[in-house]
Amino acid sequence: MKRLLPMTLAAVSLCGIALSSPAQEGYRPSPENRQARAWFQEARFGLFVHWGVYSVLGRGEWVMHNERIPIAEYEKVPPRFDPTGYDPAKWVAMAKAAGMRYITITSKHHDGFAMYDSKTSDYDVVDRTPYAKDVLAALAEECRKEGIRLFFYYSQLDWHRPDYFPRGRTGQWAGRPESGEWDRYLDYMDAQLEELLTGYGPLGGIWFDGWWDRPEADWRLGKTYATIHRLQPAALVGSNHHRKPFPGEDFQMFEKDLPGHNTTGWNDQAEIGDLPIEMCETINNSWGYNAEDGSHKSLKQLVHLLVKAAGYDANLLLNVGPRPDGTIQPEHVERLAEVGEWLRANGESIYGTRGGPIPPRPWGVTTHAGDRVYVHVLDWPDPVLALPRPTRAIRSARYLKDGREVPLRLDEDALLLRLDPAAADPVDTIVVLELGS
Ligand code: JFZ
Repeated sequence: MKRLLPMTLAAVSLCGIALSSPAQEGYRPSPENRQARAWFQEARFGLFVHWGVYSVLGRGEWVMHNERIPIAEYEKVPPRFDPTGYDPAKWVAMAKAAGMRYITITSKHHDGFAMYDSKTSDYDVVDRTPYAKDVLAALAEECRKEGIRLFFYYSQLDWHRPDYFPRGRTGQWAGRPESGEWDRYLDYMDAQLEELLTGYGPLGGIWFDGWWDRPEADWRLGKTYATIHRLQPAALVGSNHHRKPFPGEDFQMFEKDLPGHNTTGWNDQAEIGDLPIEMCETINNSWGYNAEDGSHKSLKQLVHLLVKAAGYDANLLLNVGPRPDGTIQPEHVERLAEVGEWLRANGESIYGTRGGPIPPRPWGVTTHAGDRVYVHVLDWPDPVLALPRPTRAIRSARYLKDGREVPLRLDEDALLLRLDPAAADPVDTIVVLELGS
């Protein structure tokens, strides 16, 4: 039967070529979904986990593609995966102590290897590794116990299935035949997603990645997204396609860039939509475990990421890449503990806040909740800080740290805060403005 084109297409374009990506047209989020979005926006901070058999090689999650490892060779890696030190209770405790409210973990990355007990294929952690246990099930149980919401990352791009054909920008060194059934691949993907949405309790959502490998393809997003929303109406759907959100998506993500920025070069078409936003980043420079990567960010850099994300009204999803034995490298555990300590003192300026009212500035950002505006001074060498004059009266201006008053003056069009150099915090000097009527 000939497939009919949907009436409306979310038109997208790549290098000036008009492309169309039909998604879930006419989608209206359910009340449960709206509630979940509100929760998500308040949460502000989550843990991203990139974990797969690639951790055995210790050169990141792209190793199969980057080093042109054919499938026959790559299939020798799972028999070496035996994470005897994997303890989901430790991971979840670490995330909670860091002040994180949710975890997003790779259920299947581009290498196509499922980190759960998939029934649609035996290319998974239970059937192909000596460990032989469902990694995701154990984490899901611990998250449920500890009140942490769990999202599954799922790579639509697949370097292992022959049916992922025609191939896209990547995965051409895997040694697959020059033929395959695209629709059958999508059936396989939908079946795996159904497993994930029915076998692991209520999920926070699905974090898609890999659409960008074949932007011209018909991914049947409408069907896939509708299935997810039917199976779990509260589960949030997002995709790392670096475009304006498609119909059927519930949050928007920005990879390694603040919303609207493009330092990476791949966010040039990432127009900001009107959904909750999440920005993901790495602690060092790798997603999957990379033994060579020692470029760990400092506490100050990590707090600045979190604070800036909040100032842009976005969550921060901060990544760790666990080692092949299931433990997380001590540099990252320590850093996350420090972020948690910072949040215990300053969390009211992050959790449950929204970005603004003053748009991000070179010196820092603002967040607000109720009658309070939090001025985050991240980099300001001078004592007097000029802000646009708020339309509402100002009851007080105080340092969040010790409640000391910050002398202020109102001009016709400016609010001038006189900061005490002695009160400057090397990470973030937070001034709380209490607004009146
Ligand atoms: C993607 C993955 O490829 C990566 O392994 C990791 O999971 C990250 C969170 O997401 O990264 C991308 C995706 C697309 C582009 C660049 C990096 N792109 O289109 O240039």
